[in-house]
Amino acid sequence: MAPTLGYWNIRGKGEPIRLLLTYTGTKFEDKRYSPSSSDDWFKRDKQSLGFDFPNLPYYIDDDNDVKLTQQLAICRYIAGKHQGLSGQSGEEQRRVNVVEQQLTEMSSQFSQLMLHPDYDTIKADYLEKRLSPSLQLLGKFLGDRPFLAGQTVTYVDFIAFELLEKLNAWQPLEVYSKVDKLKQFTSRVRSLPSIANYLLTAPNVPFNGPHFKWGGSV
Ligand SMILES: N[C@@H](CCC(=O)N[C@@H](CS)C(=O)NCC(=O)O)C(=O)O
Repeated sequence: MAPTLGYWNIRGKGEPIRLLLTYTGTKFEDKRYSPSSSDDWFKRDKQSLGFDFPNLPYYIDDDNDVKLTQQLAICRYIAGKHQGLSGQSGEEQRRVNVVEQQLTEMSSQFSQLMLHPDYDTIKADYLEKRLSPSLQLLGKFLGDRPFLAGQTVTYVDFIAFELLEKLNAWQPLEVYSKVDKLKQFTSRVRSLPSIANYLLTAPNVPFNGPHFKWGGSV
């Protein structure tokens, strides 16, 4: 039986997992809950599906008796089923680990801004003191490698791709135009045949939930 990925009908934390499943050629049910009828999740499935820590995204792989929540745990589980997707060597695995946590931090800083009541006043500060240095460091970390771990794709490439695409859609003058290596990196991920194909047909849904200051609608 095909596994199920459950998430809101937005890109958010679900999209890197959708990309990873697409890249690995995993057939899955892409279960999308509507934010406007969130009772389907909150009142129906959240407590009944049997998760240790009920949340979205979730991943149910009945054939292997696996029920997971937490985005990174799901990514690591899927990557773990495919040779090399968590890094080929010890050095690559360390690169995956460190950049995974760095991307998580960048993502959470972005979400904090997006949910902040003083968004308009603190945005400039975030761009200058948080985002810009983080992007420079990420570009430097990538260096001349094609992918974040090294020569081949790992799961963190999809987390980075989605974050960079979102940041660039929000602030087109602050991301790719300032860090060319990151622009080349996302073009490379976008051109992977299965990803290129997915992007042609992917539903046009918002990056974020409706409560975010930006990206909550298409
Ligand atoms: N640490 C969790 C956070 C999950 C989370 O915040 N999920 C949000 C959407 S991004 C949600 O709406 N969860 C549904 C719920 O709280 O029941 C992860 O990384 O997966």
